[in-house]
Amino acid sequence: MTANAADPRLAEALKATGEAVNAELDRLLPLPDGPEARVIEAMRYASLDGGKRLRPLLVMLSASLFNVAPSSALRVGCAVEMIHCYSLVHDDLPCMDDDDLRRGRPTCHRQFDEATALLAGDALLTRAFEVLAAEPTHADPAVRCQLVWELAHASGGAGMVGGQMVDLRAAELSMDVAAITRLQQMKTGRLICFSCEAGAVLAKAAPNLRQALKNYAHDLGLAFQIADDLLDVEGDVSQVGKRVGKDADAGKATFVSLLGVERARAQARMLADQACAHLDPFGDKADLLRATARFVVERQA
Ligand code: GRG
Repeated sequence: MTANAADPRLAEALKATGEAVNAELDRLLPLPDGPEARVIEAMRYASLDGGKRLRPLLVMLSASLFNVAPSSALRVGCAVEMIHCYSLVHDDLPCMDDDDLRRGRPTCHRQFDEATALLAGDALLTRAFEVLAAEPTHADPAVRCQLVWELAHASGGAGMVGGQMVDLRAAELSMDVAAITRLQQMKTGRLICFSCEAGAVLAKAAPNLRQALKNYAHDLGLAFQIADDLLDVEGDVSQVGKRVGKDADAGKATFVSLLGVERARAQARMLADQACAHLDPFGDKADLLRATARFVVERQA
């Protein structure tokens, strides 16, 4: 899998975030002695050493706009990454997408077994909230409570899980661009939005600045999904690290099937430009978030 950014400062930030997230997840998921160790091994397998770490990067970058302590931002970044990893583990299960390859390696249920993968996903989900609620995340319990509420809302029935339900029912519903936009905002957009707003929540930032990040996240999330649809059509399995051509095989309507490759690509680039424009209130301080928007649409993995 490759997650190389053309911008050298962003490439450095992606590398640094990846290393910091690995080290922190290693600390947050210690192996116990008892027979329950197997589920922790599966949680570590599903979350360590893989992926672009886009969501933690967004948390770190939004937090840096407000000079939030990097140690706080890293815990929030790891919490959202744990939710993301749980969703990938469950999405790969035979009852959902039934996939064998994820992040260039056997999926969690292939490496362990179905029951262990299910439990590992469950435990990553609950560990994420345990981390957010603990004191090292922020000195103010009201901020920790708000982070817990926001992440629960983003990942539950009104967010990621709800989006996954709509996705599973997509074949029986007639999906136009508006319906797919709503589905994707729920399934992937809400976690991306949480990640972008997290810095403002940690900093108790002014509402207009939080809104600017929310607007950025809205366009970034859609651009991300269109790029994901394009990779499913044009990507190479050795680079993408997961099966490609899945949407066409499943007969699923996507942005690419509805708009065509060229219009979809133009739309993704337009959304990335629009996302960058929302960052005007932050001036140069938001340059890495702007570079992230460009990276999201040009990525090969
Ligand atoms: C099963 C509760 C439940 C939810 C599943 C997010 C999701 C919902 C499923 C993931 C399946 C999928 C391929 C969605 C498309 C967008 C997406 C989330 C792609 C993977 O995210 P990346 O590209 O992955 O950030 P890495 O591996 O880099 O972290």
